[in-house]
Amino acid sequence: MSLGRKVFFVFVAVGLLSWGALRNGAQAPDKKQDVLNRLIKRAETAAQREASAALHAAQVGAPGIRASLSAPAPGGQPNYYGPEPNWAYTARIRKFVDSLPGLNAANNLGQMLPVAVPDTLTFPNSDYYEIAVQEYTEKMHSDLPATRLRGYVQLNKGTSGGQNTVNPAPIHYLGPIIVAQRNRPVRIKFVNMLPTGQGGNLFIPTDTTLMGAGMGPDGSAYTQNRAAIHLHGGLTPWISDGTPHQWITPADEPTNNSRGVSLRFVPDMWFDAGGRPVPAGTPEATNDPGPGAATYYYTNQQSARLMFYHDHAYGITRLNVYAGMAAGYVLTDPVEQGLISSGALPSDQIPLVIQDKTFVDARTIASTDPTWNWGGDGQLWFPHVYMPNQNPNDRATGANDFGRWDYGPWFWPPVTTLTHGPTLSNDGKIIPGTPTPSLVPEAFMDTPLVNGTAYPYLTVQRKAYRFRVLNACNDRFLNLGLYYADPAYKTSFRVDSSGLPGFGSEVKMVPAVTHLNWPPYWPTDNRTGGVPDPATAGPVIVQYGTEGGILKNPVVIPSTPMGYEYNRRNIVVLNVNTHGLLLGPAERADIVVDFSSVPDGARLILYNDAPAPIPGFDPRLDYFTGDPDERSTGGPATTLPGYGPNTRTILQFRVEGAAGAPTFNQNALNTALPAAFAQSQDPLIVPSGVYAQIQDTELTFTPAGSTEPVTMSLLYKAIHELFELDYGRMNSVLGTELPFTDFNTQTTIPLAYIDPPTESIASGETQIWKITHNGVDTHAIHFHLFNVQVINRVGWDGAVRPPDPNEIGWKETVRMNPLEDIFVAIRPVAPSLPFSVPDSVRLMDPTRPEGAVGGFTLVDPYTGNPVTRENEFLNFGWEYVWHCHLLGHEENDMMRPVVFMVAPEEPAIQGIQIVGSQAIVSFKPSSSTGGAARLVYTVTAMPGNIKATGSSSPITVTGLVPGRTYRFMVEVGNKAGTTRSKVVSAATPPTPRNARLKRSPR
Ligand SMILES: [Cu+2]
Repeated sequence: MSLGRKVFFVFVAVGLLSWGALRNGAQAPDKKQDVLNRLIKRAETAAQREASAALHAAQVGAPGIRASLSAPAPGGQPNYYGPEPNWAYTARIRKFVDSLPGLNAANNLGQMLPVAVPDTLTFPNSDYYEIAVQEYTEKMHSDLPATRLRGYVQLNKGTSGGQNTVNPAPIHYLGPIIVAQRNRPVRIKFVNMLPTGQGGNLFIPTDTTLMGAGMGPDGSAYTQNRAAIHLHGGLTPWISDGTPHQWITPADEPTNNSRGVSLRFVPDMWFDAGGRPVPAGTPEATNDPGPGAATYYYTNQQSARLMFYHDHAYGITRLNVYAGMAAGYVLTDPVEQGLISSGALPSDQIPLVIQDKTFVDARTIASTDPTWNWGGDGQLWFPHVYMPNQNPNDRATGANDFGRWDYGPWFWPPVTTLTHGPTLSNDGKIIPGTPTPSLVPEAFMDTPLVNGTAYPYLTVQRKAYRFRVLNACNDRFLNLGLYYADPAYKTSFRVDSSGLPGFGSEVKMVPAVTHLNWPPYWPTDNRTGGVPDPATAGPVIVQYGTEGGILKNPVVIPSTPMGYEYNRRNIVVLNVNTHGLLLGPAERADIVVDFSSVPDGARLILYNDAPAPIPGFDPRLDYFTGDPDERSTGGPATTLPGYGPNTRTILQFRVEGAAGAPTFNQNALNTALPAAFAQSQDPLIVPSGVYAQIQDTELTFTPAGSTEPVTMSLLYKAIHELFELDYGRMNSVLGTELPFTDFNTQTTIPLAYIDPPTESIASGETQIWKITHNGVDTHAIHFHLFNVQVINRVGWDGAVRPPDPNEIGWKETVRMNPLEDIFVAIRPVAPSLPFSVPDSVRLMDPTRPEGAVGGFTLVDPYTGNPVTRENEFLNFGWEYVWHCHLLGHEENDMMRPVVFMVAPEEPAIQGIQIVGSQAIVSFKPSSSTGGAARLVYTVTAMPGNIKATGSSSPITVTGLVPGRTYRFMVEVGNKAGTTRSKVVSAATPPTPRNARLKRSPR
């Protein structure tokens, strides 16, 4: 046992208080105890689950035989301990029978990614789109019926030849993709055309106990057809950011809550009474595009990158996005185009948007998920029963063989103050008091889609391609690599060119044991199902960009199975330590794959073996060919070759054609990319190789372009995993870490989204955040508005881990791992705008009336002292958020506001009235205080430097000398900076002769 380990166990001896106590104003909890409990508990429940399953089988017979007295029925009370898993499995569907939908190119099912066509006439120097959200159905696989979806569609005609004549494409899953040019704004009128009334309810389970999805401040319900567009990765003024309180309902929805409290309209887009855009100055025009509509202004002032736009409506984001409300947004710039025209990057560009879904199988749903009360065969399935890992009814094991998540009241130490605690089932068992349907912490599905098609294939020529990869799964991580398909697996439903059974659906797996010729990073842990044969590894992935734009240097990523830390002396034991192209939800990778050396006719599989969750791996969520039959613990039956469900085999490449295309020139990219980075990307804040250590309270470094070192204090943030106080479900939150944390005061302060903001930053300011991770899950943390530089990670044992090579650049979604702190540097800068933007002033909790108490964290986030809180209006400046992009986490409070402070706008002088020796200076007051309580304006008259101050227009300057010309200037400042008006001159009148005589007795 190492010293670090000993220290760790000393920590564990310290007592622990729950978040409940914390919320009541007591001391903060002992995080190490909590984490260790969870690590142990997860490990135990996996083993205990097996034992419990065996016992269960002996007691009640084979799975599927109902032991309960009351048979669950659709919409009814589920059995929380089996025999039903309350889970669903997609029917056996064939893999790689449908082609990949392309940009404006339909596959055999008619699916495609339509590219929106801009109207370039209506708003000068802008691309204008009218985008609606609608319900529709689309067939996503040959073996599935059409699936009901929600998605975006362009409504307006695009411009061609100086006229708006191009009809928009019909609605398609993941469409329409918007292609934007750097520094050319995109303007959007968004129209919510979802069904209304009862028909407007979501067609997947919707937990209305969740904040934002239930009751509004007047006691009436928020509807389930609310929608907001967030441009993920956008450098967007907050009024257009599409954050949780900026949703709209359809125009004719009967509701008291038709607009989120933070909905604002773009100030220079004008509409007539019919919602049609009209020029500025049109009589009776307003910025309001009408009921059921919103407007957005996207600056596109950042460098080239793949972004996407998706729903962000409060309380239903995870469901709306799962139902299809997401689409690509490709921003390009001259630097990227230069890389292509010079040949450093291939010109062919193919998006690969990867998601996981489960489709209802009508033949099995009643037996595996009898309380399912939503769509029928081929429709989207979503988990809705909170299956606890614990079973206090089972005195022999205490464990639930069908469990999936820990439950607060049955954990140690227990959450004892729940609003809705454990209750009794009608057959007398103690069961969780969780609602029906219930949110669950994560929704891991069984069927991968690429560009909307399940298990597609893509025919490629023997040359290099650019792929724009986006992990758009709700919660699932992906670890991607390429392998030649195993010719041993022939499938009867596919024939090759010679008329024989085809091959190409499977990766050749071999036992994961030590092998002389294997790469050193190849797993030898004897894992179930083996590992891909390294001899079948396909072309390497060359990554040149992330969600933050191009990387500083290209990174070669060979196919690499997931590897885990097995050193039991390492505090992050069982975390992921080696991987291929690892992408958390919302992470992107711009990559090159060169097929020029792949033989004609070869089949390659895009393979994923990321665990779910990561790193805590529940084998029931890992679907692969020949996987064990896990029905006795609520898991799937064995997956057959050639068929789903299978989360490992994502996409099949069919390589064909003549050789002879020039090989991808890696050296050219190696040379060109650093220059392109310097040209188009903001310089990194902290030089490479400067790392922070676990005990550091500040970081010293020499910024780019400077020779003087600077020392910056670290700002302490935290990730904490605990339990809700209402229903006792696991939830992860963000928070702060007390600066005086030591062995005796171990204090992560977990904060809810409704708690007052703790993150604020001025435009142009640099901050370094130390985010302490007090939990067991890897989270993908997303920052609105700004990108971050990953400085390094560090284990709680002090082991420094530099950023991955493909993290050296800018990121806006970052993996944060258990028992590892991460240091990130940020320097957000406000975009330049053609209009002024007010602050966000709103109630802390818009779902309750002003003055409401309860629900807030009653601890000062900087001192740990008890505080009282009530629902009040706060100034959030330019309001953004940072949050986990595992949508189940985000939705249950893993989100915090960010107050972005912008220097006041120019207080332009509008008039100067001279009265005797006084000047009354009127000016345009700033619409934003930048988070300051009140702005103070200063008027200066020169010469003489005569000053006057005030908080509003006009301000009177006194003591001017008659007969002089003065230059007047107004200035106003806040934390983000000082802004001065243009100088305006005005003359005081000459003093009348007699007055002068009176004053001049000589
Ligand atoms: Cu998370």
